[in-house]
Amino acid sequence: MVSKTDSGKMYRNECTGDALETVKSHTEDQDLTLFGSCFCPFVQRVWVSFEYLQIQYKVHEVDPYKKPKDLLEVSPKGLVPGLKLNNFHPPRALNESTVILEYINDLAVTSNGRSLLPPTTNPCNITDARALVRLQCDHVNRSLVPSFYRYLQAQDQDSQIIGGKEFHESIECLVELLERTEKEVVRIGGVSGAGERKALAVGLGLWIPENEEDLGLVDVMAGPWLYRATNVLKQYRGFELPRGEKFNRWTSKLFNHPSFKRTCNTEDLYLDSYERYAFNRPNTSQVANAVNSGRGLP
Ligand SMILES: N[C@@H](CCC(=O)N[C@@H](CS)C(=O)NCC(=O)O)C(=O)O
Repeated sequence: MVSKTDSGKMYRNECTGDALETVKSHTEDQDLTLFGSCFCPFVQRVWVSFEYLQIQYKVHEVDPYKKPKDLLEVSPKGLVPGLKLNNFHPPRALNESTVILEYINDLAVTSNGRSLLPPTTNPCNITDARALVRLQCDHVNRSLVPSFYRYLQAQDQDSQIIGGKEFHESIECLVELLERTEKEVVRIGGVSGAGERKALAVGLGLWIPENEEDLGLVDVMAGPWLYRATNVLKQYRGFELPRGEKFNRWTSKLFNHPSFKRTCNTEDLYLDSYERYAFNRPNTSQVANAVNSGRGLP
């Protein structure tokens, strides 16, 4: 049943379920502190990556709408995620989910060899694999993420229909980019053996059938919104993700991946936290304000 009445629920401030267990096991001081909020998909991008890349971190849950001083010190607009680099004196900081992602990926490559990206060199001299992944991620940021919020914030029936169509088209366009990458990088002429295909698939993420457990950058970039589509958009807009066999296999591998699951809260937390977007309450967030005024997301 689609929820049609605003019950006035507020966003939550503390993780639940698997995510709560992960918070509890990351309370000790480390070189890196992740400033996060339980409901935030931009934070989840970074959090999943920390888990997957096996980098030590501490989690510090903050309320980004109250803008505590310690958050403003690491993130000038008071947005989560923020990352504090405690091993500098005085400590340094980074903000912006995509920037933090690149930073911790570089750190992993040099410290333990793990990565969310294809290597800079690979067995068949494919030089554009990394660029194709970045093209996918660019689409996620420029189209998938804004269309998720436009759809969720749309209030009248006509704009909800348009919003649903746009979000759906954006997913289809992402699928086209995933297919293109698979075709150009993995299914190339002369490559037939499973071992060779597997080597070429490194860093391309779970879309590629060979990659059962290897997350890629696009998985962590898009996953949090696709996941919220299955609970928040379903509850408030009656939305269903596309049903193709390959698409289902991808999202199921992604949502059940241990690194992803460890950052997921119970469903009630998402439904409560996003009710304010679904009814487009005034001053819900900087993201919501940007969507309402037609500006780019913060
Ligand atoms: N471009 C930022 C966006 C982060 C963002 O908007 N985070 C939200 C929570 S999901 C936030 O901190 N909102 C606080 C506010 O609106 O004041 C990123 O990618 O890190």
